[in-house]
Amino acid sequence: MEQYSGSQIVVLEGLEAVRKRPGMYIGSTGPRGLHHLIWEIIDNGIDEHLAGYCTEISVTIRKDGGIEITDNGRGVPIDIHPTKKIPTVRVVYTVLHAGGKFGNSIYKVSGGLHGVGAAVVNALSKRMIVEIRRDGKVYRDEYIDGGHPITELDHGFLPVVGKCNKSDTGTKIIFYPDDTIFESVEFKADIITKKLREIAYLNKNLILHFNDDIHGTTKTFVEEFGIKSFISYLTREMNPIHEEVVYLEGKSGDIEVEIAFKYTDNYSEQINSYCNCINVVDGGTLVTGFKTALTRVMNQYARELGVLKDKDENFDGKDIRNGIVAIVSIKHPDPQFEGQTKTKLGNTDAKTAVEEVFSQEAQRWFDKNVEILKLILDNSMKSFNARKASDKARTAVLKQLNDVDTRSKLASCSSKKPAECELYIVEGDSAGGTVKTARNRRTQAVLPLRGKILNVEKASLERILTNNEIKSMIASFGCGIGEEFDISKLNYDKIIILTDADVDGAHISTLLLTFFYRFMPELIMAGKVYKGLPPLYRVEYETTKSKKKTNESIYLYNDFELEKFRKNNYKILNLQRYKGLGEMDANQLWETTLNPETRVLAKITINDKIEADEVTSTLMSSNVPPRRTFIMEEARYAKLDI
Ligand code: 0RA
Repeated sequence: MEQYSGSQIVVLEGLEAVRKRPGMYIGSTGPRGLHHLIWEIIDNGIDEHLAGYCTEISVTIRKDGGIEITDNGRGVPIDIHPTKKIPTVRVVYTVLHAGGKFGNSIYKVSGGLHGVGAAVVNALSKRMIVEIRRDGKVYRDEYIDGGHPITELDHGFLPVVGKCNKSDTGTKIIFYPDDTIFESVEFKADIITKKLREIAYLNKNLILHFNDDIHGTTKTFVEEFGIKSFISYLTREMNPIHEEVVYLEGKSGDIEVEIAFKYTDNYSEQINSYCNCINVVDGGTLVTGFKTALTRVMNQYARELGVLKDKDENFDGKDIRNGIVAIVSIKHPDPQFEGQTKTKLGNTDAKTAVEEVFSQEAQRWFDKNVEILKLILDNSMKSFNARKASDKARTAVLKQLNDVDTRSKLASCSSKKPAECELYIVEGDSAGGTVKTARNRRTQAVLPLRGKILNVEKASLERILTNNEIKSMIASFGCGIGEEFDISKLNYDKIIILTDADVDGAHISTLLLTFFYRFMPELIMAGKVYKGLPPLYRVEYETTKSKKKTNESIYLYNDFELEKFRKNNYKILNLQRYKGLGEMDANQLWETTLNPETRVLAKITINDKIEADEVTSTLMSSNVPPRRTFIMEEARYAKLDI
């Protein structure tokens, strides 16, 4: 215990607070929180890269269950800290909020979900080792049980444990998360891979290695063209209207701005924004700046090139963004993240910086690429015309919404209290008929859908709004569509999609989810959308109860459950495999998909906006192969969020 100075004891109390309330520091003690530990350590390496000293970072899942992260930066300073009087490295890894922000890096990664500091990782680890290479020497410090140093200092300094080349500098961290704190301490290669790919796109030329020693795999990520390649990746399955990605970069004061975008034939826009490598999910000032500048510059060009005549009104920003897939990435010395989830950027100078860089660099870029400019303006003109047409259509549609005709297919429930009402959207008239018979008429309404619904990703708004299936849904929900959408008017507490457990059924629910995601995302955000999970099998079997043989039945939801059931060695009297909802009688439907006590529902949520956008637009586009991928994977998304 001698090695603890007075201040060290205070420090350990800080780490103890982290162990008592881990959720407050890393969000959760589930897989998300566990992987957060890795991001936290990597962030320090990225800071060192942004400061211009680190070119490579490696992440290894070790065979012993630990995580090893190395960088080839300058190495964490090992000198004696001026106020704490212990080696600086020990301050970095044991004092809360000291990590990352103690150095010369001007773009500290802070304030968002990351940035709680490397000491938090130590606090939540049963063991952590730090190895530093500087000045031809290797230093090592080790901590156990949530940050207690066990390395004896040598006259106050960290002991030297080896020699290295003078030019060989860097930091290696190995940590073992505390299994008494985390639900599981198993790291997932796919989560790490996805993150490293994103980091590579956001940090041009930074080399990232990933080694999974448990499975014996290695991968390297490095992107010479940064977010330009990110756009190519995001649009890889879409139909672009031009080949080359528009890429603009520049600096305004201390703020670095990078913008990349490409237009596709999708009827939607996707803008992803990053500040200091943190995905700013709700956008904010940097996105506003981008939109404002894009609208201004494009309208200007449209006039210059005569696409818009003097008498014409300007394109709306929406017309200009239709089909765009964009990334706006900035590096800001002092980011302010706002909102309840801290996922919106608040700095007003970020808006100005993005506008400034965009205006200047876009002119330069488009002057050299007039053909692409013309294609984009042509696309805006088409969107403009489509919008005009659909405005008319929308007015007409909204007028008709209460018409008997549009609502005739809806079998409403008698209760008018939305909080207790549910709407089942059912594939096919025949299953719809059975659901109508089986349901609780007081609280459960049924809307049968005939055949496949329109693929909204591919259709113009005008066609969408005149599609009968879609009109019936808008009318039944009662809350309008698009900008006029008002969730407080929703007639139901739950919207439940019920389709057959086959490929067609999966496709239909995908189309429905796409429609909701694009036109009523609030519905999904508010957790109102569910997918009914009908069983795949019904088994009648013989069992012995109080020495008497009795016949019982059970529903099984997938092949895995059937396998498991077979292991019981019951005598199976009858095994029915349902090909669709149509094969169930009213009683069976009630038990499996309608009765709130016994049914299985999966709530649809959106976790990761990029992934959701990608899933909807890449997989709904007219390219056939990816669409099939989605159909097969859709069940996974229904359960695990989209
Ligand atoms: C501040 C100053 C110096 C290095 C670092 C921070 C640093 C921190 C971490 C954390 C993980 N890897 C890191 N690499 C470097 C060095 C100052 C100097 O050499 O003068």
